Amino acid sequence: MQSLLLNFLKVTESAAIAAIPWVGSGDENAADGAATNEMRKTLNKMKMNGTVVIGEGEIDEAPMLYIGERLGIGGNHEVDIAVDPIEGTTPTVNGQGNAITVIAAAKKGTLLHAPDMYMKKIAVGPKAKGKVHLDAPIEENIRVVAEATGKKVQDIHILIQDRPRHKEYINRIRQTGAKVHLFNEGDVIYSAATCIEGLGIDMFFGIGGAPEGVLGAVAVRCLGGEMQAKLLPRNDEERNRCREMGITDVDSVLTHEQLVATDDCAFVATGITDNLLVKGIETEDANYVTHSILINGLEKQLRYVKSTYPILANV
Ligand code: VTB
Repeated sequence: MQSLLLNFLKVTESAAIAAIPWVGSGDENAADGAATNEMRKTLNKMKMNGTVVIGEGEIDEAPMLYIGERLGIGGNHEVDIAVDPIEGTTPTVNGQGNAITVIAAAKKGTLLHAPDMYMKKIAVGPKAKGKVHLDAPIEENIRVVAEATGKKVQDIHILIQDRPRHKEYINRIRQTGAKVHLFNEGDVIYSAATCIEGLGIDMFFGIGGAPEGVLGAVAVRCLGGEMQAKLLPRNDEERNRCREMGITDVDSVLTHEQLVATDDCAFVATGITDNLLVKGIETEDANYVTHSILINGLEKQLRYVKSTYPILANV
């Protein structure tokens, strides 16, 4: 995966740039279409045998980057690819923060094929790895994270998406004395944030998209933390979708190993608009300046990359 990292970086940078004209436009389809089109074009130039496992949908519903789509010009690298050309389409077209372009990749056959539905998730950093359990009461998970990190419960900081479905969890977390940080969109970046020392985040918790769960799980694995998840099908049709995608025990907790079964994985994200980890795209003179993170699972190495692209070359 290491040798492909810089190529993936170019893919996310150019897809983020393609989204720029649509920031604040109100047009979600156009924004998504522009980033997806660009991402597919650049992925198809890479020397790899890639297969989309998390994408824009099924072949019949997504014209591009559909699950099962083959990518690349061939070669020795057989890779599973998870993409979100815009993670945060709504904030993009509303001109708000927390939008990124993201790719996660891993050795073929190692990423969970997650259907597009809700998923309950928990992520913690390296110190609390092996201590939490998604099915345990939130109060218990807070207690073990405090113990593992050597902090008081009042000093545990938890990220949770600002949605009515989380109201009860938010109340219970606050009753323990732990602190809640609400965010609007962007599970992927916020789950990865638990593993980055200095941000002061101890846990990510809540119900969000399953595709974003797998993307986040790659970042967390690359950074030495732990993530667990559980699919939340809302009807028989969604239950069948899980089974069709190879998930037999739909109601059980998916371990980190089931989400991502290898350290030979990579995660790359470029900011479209500002977020906790990287700035959005800036314009300096006649250039776009992009800010990205690159994470390598084998080295557990996080890199921040700033790149410059002449604006005229991209119009
Ligand atoms: C979640 C979260 C994503 O959208 O899927 C969320 O995982 C959707 O939740 O990061 P709602 O249906 O409540 O909006 C994101 O925040 C952005 O795609």
